[in-house]
Amino acid sequence: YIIKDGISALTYASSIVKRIIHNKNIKILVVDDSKSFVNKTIDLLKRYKIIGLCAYDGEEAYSVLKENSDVKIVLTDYLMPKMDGLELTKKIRRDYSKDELSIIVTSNDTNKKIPAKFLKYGANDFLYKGFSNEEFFARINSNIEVLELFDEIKNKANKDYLTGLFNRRYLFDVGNKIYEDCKINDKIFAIAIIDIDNFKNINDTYGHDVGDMALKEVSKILNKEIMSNALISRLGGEEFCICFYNRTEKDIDGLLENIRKKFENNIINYNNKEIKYTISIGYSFRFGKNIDSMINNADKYLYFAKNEGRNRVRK
Ligand code: GH3
Ligand code: MG
Ligand code: MG
Ligand code: MG
Repeated sequence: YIIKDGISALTYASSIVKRIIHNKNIKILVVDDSKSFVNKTIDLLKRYKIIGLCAYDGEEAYSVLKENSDVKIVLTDYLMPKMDGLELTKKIRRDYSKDELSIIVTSNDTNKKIPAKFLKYGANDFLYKGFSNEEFFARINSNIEVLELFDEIKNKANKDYLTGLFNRRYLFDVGNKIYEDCKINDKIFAIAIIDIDNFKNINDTYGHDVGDMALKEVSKILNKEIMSNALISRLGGEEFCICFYNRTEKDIDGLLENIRKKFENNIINYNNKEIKYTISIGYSFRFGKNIDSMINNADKYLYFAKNEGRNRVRK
């Protein structure tokens, strides 16, 4: 498949998405004051292995939604007691954007102004009651496709293509938020910079592909060793950054030393050759002006680690 422009790239992405929809546990919240409509719809969804949750007015729907963060679509009636579909749509859109949650409206009301009103308030789709099963699933599917497409695009924007780790952009965006939160709430926050030792030699000796393999190996080891409370990213080249939050200093000291050892003892087999490499780590706990200054600080310790002979951890 040749991707020539943005449009065909999106079409291509959507064709991939289509294939995965039916393997996922999609949750849809069905909101209607008619119990029989809710039951009928939930039975219909079951045929496609979609899990249907129910609510009988807008207020109930809103609280069900708050308790179920994995709901992807809200299918709501217009006229209901307590809170109608329009109010519900407005309320939902204050908390959830269209890339997180889709709203489909179903109504008997033939007033021509209603659908436009809903769409303006942030609904994604409008279905007149009495719809066919085929139309129902076509609409559900197209809404799921859009959500999956958003996920795909967000993933591409935030992740490094080679290693699958978060990229620099994501680090500065989300890492800064974690940093601020830790600083305000007096929680421990640390930045560690990991740099492969003599990486240029790997490229020069074995070729760029093996270099790439070594970079992917870093992602594998880091993901395996660091289970929680950390944001792991690739800063660029053969440099990686880890933000640790809400962990003890001792725990981080031990973990980083352990990671260094893992690389020291790791062997990559390639074309009957054994490739080994080590890493150096510089890290810091001291809060700076912002995350950038903390990275600079960790970088300073990385420089010490390199100067002292590489394959070591410095803070
Ligand atoms: P040091 O121990 O001082 O860190 O030495 P080094 O050789 O690791 O560092 P240097 O900065 O001299 O070389 C980094 C090399 O990383 C140079 C560059 O070609 C290579 N590189 C950067 N990005 C990639 C990549 O995506 N794939 C591969 N294979 N190599 C890359
Ligand atoms: Mg109703
Ligand atoms: Mg480097
Ligand atoms: Mg290096």
